Amino acid sequence: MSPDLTQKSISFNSARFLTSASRLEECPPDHGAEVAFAGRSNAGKSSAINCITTNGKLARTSKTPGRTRLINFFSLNRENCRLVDLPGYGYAKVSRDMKDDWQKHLGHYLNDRRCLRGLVLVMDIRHPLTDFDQMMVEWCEHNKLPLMILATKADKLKFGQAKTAMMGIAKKLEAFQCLEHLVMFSATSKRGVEECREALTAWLETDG
Ligand SMILES: Nc1nc2c(ncn2[C@@H]2O[C@H](COP(=O)(O)OP(=O)(O)OP(=O)(O)O)[C@@H](O)[C@H]2O)c(=O)[nH]1
Ligand SMILES: [Mg+2]
Repeated sequence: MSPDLTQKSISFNSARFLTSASRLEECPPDHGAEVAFAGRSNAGKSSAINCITTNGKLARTSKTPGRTRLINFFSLNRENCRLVDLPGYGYAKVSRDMKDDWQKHLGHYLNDRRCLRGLVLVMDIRHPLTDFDQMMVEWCEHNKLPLMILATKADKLKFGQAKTAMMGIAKKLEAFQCLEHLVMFSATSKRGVEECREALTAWLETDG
């Protein structure tokens, strides 16, 4: 019997840039399974994706907040499985109109995308749970979308401080059923990467 290629296990280093979209109509066909990375601007979303895929050049990272302005799609070695880098929110230095525009497109994507299997909310461990983060958590809860939080840049804190920060986040979110994984993460030290990959694999391999 020939192997069923659509069932081969997901390998994150197979990730390739697929396309960018500035609005919902430009997204790839809404089939298969997608996991999206959201979080405030400069939190470390693109760096997390690069770390997970062991491809430093995949998603563009920058010291300048607000770099990722489009929804970027990355394909994986399993048919119709994708990772999605969403534009960061909360960047103060762009015009009001542009901000509204982003949030509208982000909202459309989150509300309408049927193949979305889970959301990875990336937050700087030193500045967790901003108002917008909180809103995203509530949105996941309301829509019964599985949530993983990456508390990233953990390398910037001593381990004890990072642990305390994690406990603070867990306590604040204890009532939320959507929260399936809370991971101490660092793209620099690679902490939490394997745990994150395992969770992503489980989500992406779930039938819709
Ligand atoms: N020390 C440290 N720096 C990090 C880590 N992750 C990201 N950074 C740095 O944080 C800055 C922002 O990272 P990005 O990955 O571009 O952030 P982003 O969330 O994609 O930002 P936008 O695209 O603007 O929304 C860059 O200078 C990264 O090098 C980390 O785990 N540790
Ligand atoms: Mg980015």
